[in-house]
Amino acid sequence: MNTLQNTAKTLLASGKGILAADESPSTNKKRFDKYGIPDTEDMRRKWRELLFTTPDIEKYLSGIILYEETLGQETDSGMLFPEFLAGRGIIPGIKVDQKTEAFGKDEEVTKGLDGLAERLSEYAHMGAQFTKWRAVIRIGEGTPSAECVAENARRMAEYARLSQQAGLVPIVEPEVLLDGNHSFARCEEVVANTLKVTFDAVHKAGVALDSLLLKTSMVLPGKESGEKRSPQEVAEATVRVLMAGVPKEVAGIVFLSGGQTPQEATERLNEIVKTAQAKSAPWPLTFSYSRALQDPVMAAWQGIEENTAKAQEVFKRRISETAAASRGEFSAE
Ligand code: 5MM
Repeated sequence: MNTLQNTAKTLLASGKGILAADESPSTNKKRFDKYGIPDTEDMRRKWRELLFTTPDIEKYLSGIILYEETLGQETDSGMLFPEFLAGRGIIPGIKVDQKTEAFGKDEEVTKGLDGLAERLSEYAHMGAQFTKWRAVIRIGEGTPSAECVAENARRMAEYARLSQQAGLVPIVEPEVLLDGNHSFARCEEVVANTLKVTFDAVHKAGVALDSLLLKTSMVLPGKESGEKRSPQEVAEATVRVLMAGVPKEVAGIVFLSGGQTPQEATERLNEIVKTAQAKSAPWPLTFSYSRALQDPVMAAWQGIEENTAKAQEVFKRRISETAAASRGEFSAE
C-alpha cells in the first residue's frame, strides 16, 4: 500500500469521521456574530484550541480539515496545531479552494487553481496530509446549468490530480445546496448528475480513485419546499444515487451536514449507513460535518473562558454519537 492509500484508509477507519473546521475568517465571523464573540485571529485560535484539545476526540475523529490560518497557529502550550493533532493520532488536512467566482448570470464556480501546486507543497511541508475542495451547486429555476456543473467538475478534478501529485489525499466536495424550494426528486436528479459529471472529469484527469474521498450532500428536499421525508427515505435515495454514480474503487465517502440540525444529520447518517450495509455498498461511509458538530459547542462556549469545559463535553457527546451513527449504531435514547 502506498502512502496516499494508507492515509485514505486511516481517514476512513471504522467508527471515526472527519471534523470540518475549515471555515474561512468571513464564514467564521458569521458564526461568532451570533454570540457576540469578537472576530479576531486569537479568538479563532482559541475556538480551534477548544475543539482540538477536547479529551478523547481521537477515539471518534480520524482527521480534521483546517483553514490555512489555523495550519500556522499554535496551542496555548506553543505547539503548532498540525503537529499537536498528529501527536494525538488525528490527521491534519487543509481546505485549498479559494471560494467562488461568478459563472454566467446567476451561478458560481469555485476558484483556486492559480499557484495551487506551490501552495500544496507548502501545506505538505507544514504537516497537512490531505486536502479538500468544495464546489457549490445551487438548485433553482434553470440551475444548475450543465456548463456550471462541468466547469466545477473540471476544476475539482484538476485540483485532485495536483493534490495527489503533491502527496496529499484529495477530498472532492461537490455540495448540492439544501437552500431552495425544490423537491426531493429534483434533488436526487441533481445529485446523480453532479456525481456523474464529477467522476467523468476525475477519470479524464487520471486521478487515482483508491486515494480519493468524495464528500457529498445527502438527497434531501429543499429547505423551503415544505416536503418532509423520513430518514429511511433519505437513506434509500442517497444510497441509490451513490451506488449508481460513484465508482467502487473510490476510497470512501463522507457526508457534509449542509445546514441540517445536528439531530437530523446524525439520524440520517445512521440510516444511510444501515442501508448501505444492507445493500453491500463497496465503500466505507462516514461524516465530515462542520455545523452539525460545531453549532451546539459554540452555543455552549459563547467565547467565554469559563464555559470551555462545558463546551468540550458537548463536543465530545456530538462526535461520539455521530461516530456511532457512522457504524449504524446510533440510538437517540
Ligand atoms: C461552510 O463551511 C465551509 C466553507 O467555508 P468557507 O465558505 O468559509 O470557505 C465548508 O468547507 C464546510 O466545511 C463543508 O462544506 C461542510 O460543512 P457543513 O456545515 O455543511 O457540514
